[in-house]
Amino acid sequence: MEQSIWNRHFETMPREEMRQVQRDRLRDTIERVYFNVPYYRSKMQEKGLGPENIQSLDDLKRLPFTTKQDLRDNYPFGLFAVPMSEIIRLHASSGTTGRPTVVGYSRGDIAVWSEVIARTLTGAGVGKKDFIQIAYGYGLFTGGLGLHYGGEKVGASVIPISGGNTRRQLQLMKEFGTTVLACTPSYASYLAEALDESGIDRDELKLRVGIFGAEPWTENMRRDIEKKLKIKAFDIYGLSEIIGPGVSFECGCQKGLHINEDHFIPEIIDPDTLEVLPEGEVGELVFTTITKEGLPIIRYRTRDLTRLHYGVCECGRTLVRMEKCTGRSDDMLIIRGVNLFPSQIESVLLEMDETTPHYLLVVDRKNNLDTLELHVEVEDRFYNDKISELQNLGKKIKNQIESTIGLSINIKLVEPKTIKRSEGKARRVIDKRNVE
Ligand code: DLL
Repeated sequence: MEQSIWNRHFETMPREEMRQVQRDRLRDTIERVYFNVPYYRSKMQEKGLGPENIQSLDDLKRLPFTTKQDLRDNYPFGLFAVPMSEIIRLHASSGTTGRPTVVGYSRGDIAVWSEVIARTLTGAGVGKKDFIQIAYGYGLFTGGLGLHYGGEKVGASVIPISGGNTRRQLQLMKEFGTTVLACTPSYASYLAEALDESGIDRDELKLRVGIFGAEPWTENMRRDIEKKLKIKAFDIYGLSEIIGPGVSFECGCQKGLHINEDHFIPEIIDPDTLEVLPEGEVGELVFTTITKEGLPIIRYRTRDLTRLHYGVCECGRTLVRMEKCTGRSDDMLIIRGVNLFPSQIESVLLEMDETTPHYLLVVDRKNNLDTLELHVEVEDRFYNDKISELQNLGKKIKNQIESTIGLSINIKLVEPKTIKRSEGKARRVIDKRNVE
């Protein structure tokens, strides 16, 4: 399949050559963090390691891991590897508890970031002729500005609208002739619904591509958005600690997300034993940045679960692919001892005609027993006043979900449009067990 590739040299580099690039850049990074970041130096010393011990890619596994807690402990700038005079941008992730994590970029880091987003957009077939409406939040969140610079780099016309203001999004989409929408999948789903009610006909829009990420979404969700918006939807992945969006991206083949591994080396570990797992096994994704200057990060534990495939893709890219992430280890709920990912619920709801993907999962504990309640919106045309019909529908949903997740669940059907829509990352679980 002939596809455009932004940086043919690195994106199609033979494996052996890529390993050499990675090895050289890794050595250089280790040297920099050892001499410039006291935290890394003491962590390495604790393990009896100096830069001279990290010579090959195999030595990577000797290095200590870094976690979000380490970033918090060194708040705000303790892990930066260059003087603040070299930092030209700061971002932060809010997190739900505790201090935010702060990330800093040098001028070189911003250039790398634009490069990896340029690859991401080119992978989705986006270029100079496109109008890209960036509806990720601008601000401390990396989504908006991250996409922005890459959009300009490929020469597209960038519309920096940020998240929210849904009516205006649709109006500009029509008036400016937006061809590419970049936002979270949950916001795309909300925009699709709002379009339906706006009086704007889909055919008045020129939209053709979606660049969606920042949260887990299922294949069923992809199909649903593609059908409603009549676009091709691409998954993009990233996290602020590594760079923001641009860590990995789908090409036209959509058989996994290519990791920009000349900048970020991935590993998959067993989250319990912390051992590196062989290719193809599912585990926790870990990244080491090898070109970052402001905040280089060694073996960062993402908590995201996936697996890697090193085979060459039909698009010609040799960049390793990670499977779509449908859950994080800390999103996983343990209900009466059974593991549950919210994405399993999303998938079932999208397979049923009567329900919408808008739901809220409420977990509680009563008499020492975990309880699970699902608030789910019924499609308009199925919502009526006949209690018996709604009861039957409730039972049907209950059966479908219980047979998928293997847990009993209470279903609460709610009126269409009553569950709060998300303009950024959706919040779909309320776990009352954690509240004292
Ligand atoms: O969400 C960066 C980003 C912005 C990615 C825009 C893509 C598009 P954080 O706020 O630091 O950064 O959140 C990172 O979000 O560890 C994953 O758990 C989750 N995540 C990001 N992309 C995906 C995706 C941005 N495509 C955390 N699929 C990560 C599943 C994703 N989860």
